[in-house]
Amino acid sequence: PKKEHTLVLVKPDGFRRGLTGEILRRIESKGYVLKGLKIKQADRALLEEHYAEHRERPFFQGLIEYMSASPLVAIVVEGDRVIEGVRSLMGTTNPTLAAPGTIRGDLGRDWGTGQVENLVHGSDSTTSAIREIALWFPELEYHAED
Ligand code: YYY
Ligand code: MG
Repeated sequence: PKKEHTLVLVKPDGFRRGLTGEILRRIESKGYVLKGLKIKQADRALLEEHYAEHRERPFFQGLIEYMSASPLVAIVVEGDRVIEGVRSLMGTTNPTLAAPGTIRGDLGRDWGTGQVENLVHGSDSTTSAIREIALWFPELEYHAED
C-alpha cells in the first residue's frame, strides 16, 4: 500500500506554551512517523495560501494575525490513514468544546480574545495534504502522493 502523509502545524500558541513535545509525543505514541520538521516564522503570503479556502470568512484576518504572530512548527507525518488519524487526535476546532483525550480538548481552551487558538493544524483530506506539504516543504523530494 502507498504510504500516506499529512501536514501538521504546532501553531504559535502551542509552540509559545512549550507544548510541541507533548503534541509530538501523542503523534509518535500512536505509531506515526515524523518525516520532516522545522521551526518557521510564517509570513502572511504563506498563510493566506495555506488558508485560501477561508479567504472570505469573517475570521480570516484574525486567523492570519494569530498564525503569523510568532514562530510555529511544521511537520510531515507518515502512516496508514494518518490524515484521519491526526484529525482524530486533534479533536474538533473549538478548543472549549473539543473532547477530553484530544490535543485540543486536553490542552486548549478559549482565552477571551475572540480569536480561536487551538494549538494544532492537520490536513483534512488527501488533496489538502498534497497541497499543504508542497507549500510548507517545497524542498522535500517526495510529497504526500509518493
Ligand atoms: O480544520 P480546523 O483547523 O479544525 O478548522 P477550520 O474550520 O478549517 O478552520 C481553520 C482555522 O481557522 C481553525 O483551526 C481556527 C480558525 N477559525 C477561527 O479563527 N474562527 C472560527 N470561527 C473558525 C475557525
Ligand atoms: Mg480545516
